[in-house]
Amino acid sequence: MKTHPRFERRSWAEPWKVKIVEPIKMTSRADRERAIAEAGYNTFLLRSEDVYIDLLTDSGTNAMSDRQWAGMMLGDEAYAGSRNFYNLERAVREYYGYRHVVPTHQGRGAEHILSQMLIRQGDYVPGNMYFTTTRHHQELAGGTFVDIVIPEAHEPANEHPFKGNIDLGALERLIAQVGARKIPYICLAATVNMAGGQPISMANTRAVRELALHHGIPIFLDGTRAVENAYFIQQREEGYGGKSIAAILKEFCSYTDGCTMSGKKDALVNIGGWLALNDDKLFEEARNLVVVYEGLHTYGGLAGRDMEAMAIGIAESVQQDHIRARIGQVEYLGRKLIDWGIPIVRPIGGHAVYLDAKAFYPHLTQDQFPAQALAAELYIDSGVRAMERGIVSAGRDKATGAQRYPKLELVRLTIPRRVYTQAHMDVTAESVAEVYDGREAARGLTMVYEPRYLRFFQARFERA
Ligand code: PLI
Repeated sequence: MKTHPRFERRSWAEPWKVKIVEPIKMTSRADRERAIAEAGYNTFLLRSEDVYIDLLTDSGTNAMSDRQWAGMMLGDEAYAGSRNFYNLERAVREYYGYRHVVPTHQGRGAEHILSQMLIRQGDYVPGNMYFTTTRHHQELAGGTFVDIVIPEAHEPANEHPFKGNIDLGALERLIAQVGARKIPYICLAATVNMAGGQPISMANTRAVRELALHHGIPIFLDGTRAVENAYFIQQREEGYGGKSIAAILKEFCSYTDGCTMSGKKDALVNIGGWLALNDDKLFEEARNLVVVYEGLHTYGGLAGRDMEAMAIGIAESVQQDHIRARIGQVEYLGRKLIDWGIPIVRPIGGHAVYLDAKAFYPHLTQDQFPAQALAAELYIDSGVRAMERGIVSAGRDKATGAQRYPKLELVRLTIPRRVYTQAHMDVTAESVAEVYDGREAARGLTMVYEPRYLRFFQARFERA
């Protein structure tokens, strides 16, 4: 087939059309100034009706397909043994390859159960960069998280194709230092959210597996965005270009002993998660624990209809045209910002574009919360809601209570799946550019209320 000489390549489009719409409202700048001040300059505390384009998170903000909605009508709301549970179990087994599945209300429910089962006081849990809720559950169970991601992950401009990789030397040093018995498991995230949605390669995962097996340490995957990770492996890693996303995902999971999962991301639902395990005894224990915190082991805090939607969403998530369009949209936004010289985390990640707040506001110190301030400025400019992923999210050291100072001080523009159009991405990019142009006048913030746990969700600030 001949293409027109004007086109270097053929464009692609989303593999769906819109069947139902939800109106969104543009507010005035004065409205937004008032709203963000009332919200204590924390985008988590805004009312969503005051938001124009909501890029706070990709968690539970997905648009479900007509098939998923049809599945909701097939909800079997029996207390025990719901048909939908068995459909979910079948989907997890088929696409992720694990033997046992315990549903949970969302990802942190699974993290809680896994941490309580495996971590003892004084243990160390190595992982490829922390995630907020994951680390918190590890600490609550008495563990200490140890970051063993490669150093490139902490450098926003570094173009390493697999910035989520584990530093094998750092892992070996930790094992030598504390002993394998003090390491209940390795926590392996795919992709790495706090590094910018960066993937881990198959080769690295395989190498981590070999090392872990040698020391008898299990690996648990944070599978929240493992499908997106599989896409990057397909696109970037030698030998995987011709393989399907489903085949790559299955191989990837085969190097791990189980996973915690927030179905609210890859699996295209608004609520739901699971804990998957291969070990029979551990599964027995998880089945027992889930009844204490979430619900019976065949619903884990979910309605039957939620499990059905998730089972269908899993199958949809590994479709090539879906994942290409999903990550393609993130790429579209990121490319635009790069072309305009705006500092973002490179390479562009899977679920979000991350603005480098340190590079935006070099005149602000980290104690002036540059990323928190930048997210507020963006909201004031256009009603686009983003999220801080810097010093506020990092919180305090568990032992000393001292403020942590992460190298990355970022604002995340997170793209919900199948929700916004290219035009929404254009408006977002233009607003970021506007805020970038006014960067020299930006002022920092002071924290006036600091919650005890996961402070970024509810902290309040004032303009300095
Ligand atoms: O929000 P949950 O409890 O369903 O999932 C927790 C969770 C675990 N791991 C990872 C990598 C996440 O990104 C995650 C939740 N992320 C949120 C809410 C986000 O906005 O990124």
